[in-house]
Amino acid sequence: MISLPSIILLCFGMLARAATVTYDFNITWVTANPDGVFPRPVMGINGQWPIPYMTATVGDRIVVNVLNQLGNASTSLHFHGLYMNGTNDMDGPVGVTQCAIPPGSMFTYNFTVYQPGTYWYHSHQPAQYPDGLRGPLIITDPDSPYKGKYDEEIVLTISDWYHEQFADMLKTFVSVVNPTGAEPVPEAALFNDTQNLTTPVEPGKTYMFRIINMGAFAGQYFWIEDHAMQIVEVDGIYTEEAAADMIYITAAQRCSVLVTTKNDTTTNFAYVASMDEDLFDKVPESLNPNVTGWLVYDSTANLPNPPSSTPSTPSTTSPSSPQTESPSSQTQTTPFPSQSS
Ligand SMILES: *[C@@H]1O[C@H](CO)[C@@H](O)[C@H](O)[C@H]1NC(C)=O
Ligand SMILES: *[C@@H]1O[C@H](CO)[C@@H](O)[C@H](O)[C@H]1NC(C)=O
Ligand SMILES: *[C@@H]1O[C@H](CO)[C@@H](O)[C@H](O)[C@H]1NC(C)=O
Ligand SMILES: *[C@@H]1O[C@H](CO)[C@@H](O)[C@H](O)[C@H]1NC(C)=O
Ligand SMILES: *[C@@H]1O[C@H](CO)[C@@H](O)[C@H](O)[C@H]1NC(C)=O
Ligand SMILES: *[C@@H]1O[C@H](CO)[C@@H](O)[C@H](O)[C@H]1NC(C)=O
Ligand SMILES: *[C@@H]1O[C@H](CO)[C@@H](O)[C@H](O)[C@H]1NC(C)=O
Ligand SMILES: *[C@@H]1O[C@H](CO)[C@@H](O)[C@H](O)[C@H]1NC(C)=O
Ligand SMILES: [Cu+2]
Repeated sequence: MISLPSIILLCFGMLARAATVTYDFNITWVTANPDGVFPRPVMGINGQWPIPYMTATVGDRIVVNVLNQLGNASTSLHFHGLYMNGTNDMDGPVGVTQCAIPPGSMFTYNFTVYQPGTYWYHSHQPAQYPDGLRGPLIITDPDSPYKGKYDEEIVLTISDWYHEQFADMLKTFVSVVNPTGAEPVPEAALFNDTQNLTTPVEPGKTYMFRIINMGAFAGQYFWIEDHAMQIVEVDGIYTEEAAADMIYITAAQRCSVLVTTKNDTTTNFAYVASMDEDLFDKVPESLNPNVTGWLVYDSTANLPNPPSSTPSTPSTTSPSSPQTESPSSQTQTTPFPSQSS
């Protein structure tokens, strides 16, 4: 039987490792132009947009002091993917576990993180986060089974982007004039809340990309030209390594992949996310579903356009493909079928 003093020692041992990570978030409107078409108001934090990344180590307590200075909107924050076991009142959905935080008010979120992995946080006031109040939440794990298998971590967010504010779009989306419930169609896709992102990499290194789809609706195909990916985590759950040339990542999903860079440093390589247009009722002529970024081996070399074909055979991007790759039908060990096989 375990003695009382040893339980106390055990507790102290855990306490010694656990820290409290405190964030002071002043939420206000700021102006941003992520797709380069025109600037618009977005919901920022501490005058910044994209909003800050949250990070903590598993076992830490997170305290977020939220001050709503939007002036004309209530808000809340939800920490997507965390079970909030024992702290249900910290979960964030307005009208479910808390009242909205009215303009001018403060609310403190206070919870312990028990789950390692890739998460995100976002407003949980209805139809609000696509206006920008969404960002990564990374829970690092000193005991990760993939520890030592990669040199660096790189967070990469993918999202759809809309020119109109969601409060305005909601009026036609949830309305008698839209009996089929057709969702708004995005105007653009973004990487890291921008486009044409350049990511410096070093040769012969292994990177873990923590990929987060923090979009509103659009599922996204993601691939890196001529670089294989090894999936190691899906939605905060470690997987067995699974090879993929392309992944399909739905809104709110996360996927971590290991990518080993080439030894040759003369060429840069595009990486692409492409919105799944089968999800859109009407695809406007002008829509470019793709967003491109580059693994930059040599900053003086050019940034080649991605080829016009995907790395997989056309059949893998057939309309049925998102269904067969949907989270519900995936096993944890092979979250996405390898597109190369
Ligand atoms: C919050 O941000 C707004 C806009 O930048 C600023 O006017 C206000 O002073 C800030 N409040 C606090 C408490 O930092
Ligand atoms: C990214 O590059 C494309 C192609 O050159 C361009 O059309 C687009 O405006 C760029 N996006 C931004 C945000 O600058
Ligand atoms: C709230 O304020 C923002 C920033 O000024 C503005 O763009 C937006 O239209 C306003 N929203 C409502 C619902 O009035
Ligand atoms: C929630 O917490 C309780 C009490 O600590 C524990 O027994 C249970 O396994 C936890 N559930 C999950 C899903 O972590
Ligand atoms: C967070 O919750 C813990 C446990 O209930 C409590 O001890 C601590 O004082 C709280 N921190 C804040 C800033 O409210
Ligand atoms: C995305 O932005 C974050 C924060 O600035 C940065 O750490 C990360 O490297 C960027 N990701 C890529 C793929 O460039
Ligand atoms: C890169 O170089 C290392 C060390 O020489 C070697 O082990 C590795 O196989 C090379 N990688 C590729 C893709 O050629
Ligand atoms: C988007 O990417 C796909 C796959 O590479 C390509 O076939 C398509 O032409 C691209 N669309 C645009 C508008 O560039
Ligand atoms: Cu969520």
